[in-house]
Amino acid sequence: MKQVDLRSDTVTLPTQEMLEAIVHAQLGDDVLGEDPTVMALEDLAAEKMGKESALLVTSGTQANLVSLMAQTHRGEEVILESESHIYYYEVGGLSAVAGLVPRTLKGHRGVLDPRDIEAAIRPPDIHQPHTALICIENTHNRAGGTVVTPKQIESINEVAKEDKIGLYMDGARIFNAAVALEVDPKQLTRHVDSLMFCLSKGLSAPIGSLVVGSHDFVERARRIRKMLGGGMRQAGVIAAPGIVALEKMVDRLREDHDNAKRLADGLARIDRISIDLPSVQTNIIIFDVGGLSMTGPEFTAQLGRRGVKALDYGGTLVRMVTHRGIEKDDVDRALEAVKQIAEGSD
Ligand code: TLP
Repeated sequence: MKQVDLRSDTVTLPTQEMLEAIVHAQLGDDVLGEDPTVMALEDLAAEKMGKESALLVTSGTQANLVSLMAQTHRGEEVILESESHIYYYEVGGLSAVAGLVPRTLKGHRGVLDPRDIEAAIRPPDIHQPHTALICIENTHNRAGGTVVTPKQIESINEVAKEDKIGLYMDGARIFNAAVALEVDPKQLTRHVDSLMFCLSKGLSAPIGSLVVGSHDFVERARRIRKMLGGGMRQAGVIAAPGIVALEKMVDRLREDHDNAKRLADGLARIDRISIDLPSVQTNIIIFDVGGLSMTGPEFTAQLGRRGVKALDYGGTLVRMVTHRGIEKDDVDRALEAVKQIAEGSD
């Protein structure tokens, strides 16, 4: 029986076209600036995001770390949403490696209120750390794949710029946001100084993320990537499928969003499953199984025995993510499995 793997869009496998692109990629030593395929991907990424320059890095986590380090000094403070990926899921790298102090603010469906940011920015005071950077996440993972709109980003940037503070976007799933909002990604990047996005989530490439921004920022990021051991040699084997991802895989994200909607609507109809439907805006669905008197791990273990994989998201929360490997039938199978568990828990 086929497993329905809803743990993450990171489980997507490369397409045949991506694998063929790897075989035919022109390669060189990228640390020496000589891999034509990496350069082509970086140019394409910068162009799609409307920025001067881009840098291929190994992962989303490395992209965030390198980007933060390229825009801050040790001991400075960064403002982030309290459940942002950088704060929640990156092994504390912002403090352990970058030496930064996180200042977390609660957002509404993952979106920070500019007034809260304004109030959190440190005044010039000898006792206090300097606020160096504001980070937003689009889409916001733990809020359930919620989008931050161009208008919201603009308002946050207005506050940032009053105090000459940089605005950075963890845009791991920026294309999901752009597709859901029906805007060009450039609308989402216009008001940020820098960002990263991932190739290896819904876009299905096997490896890689891009750090994007001004020439100066990217050159600082390049040195830091090297320091962190992320300088790669014939990285064209990673870049080649990345180019296919950017050129061919963006529009189909709509299918993932449609499937997520179908899944969320179905879950909402199951007794004692609680779900905030307005937060299901892209391909991530978070729901609460507390009403079944079960914890997330108990629930996902039961689902697993029925051939459906989901992620325990802490406490009684469970996460499901739709992606290229998930069809309508798989959604229906997952819903059937959840129904059976809910009925069995009476
Ligand atoms: N997120 C993963 C897990 O870490 C939870 C997932 O399955 O969703 N920013 C955001 C918003 C992310 O969701 C992720 C990955 C990253 C950064 C880190 O990317 P990687 O996994 O490439 O280091």
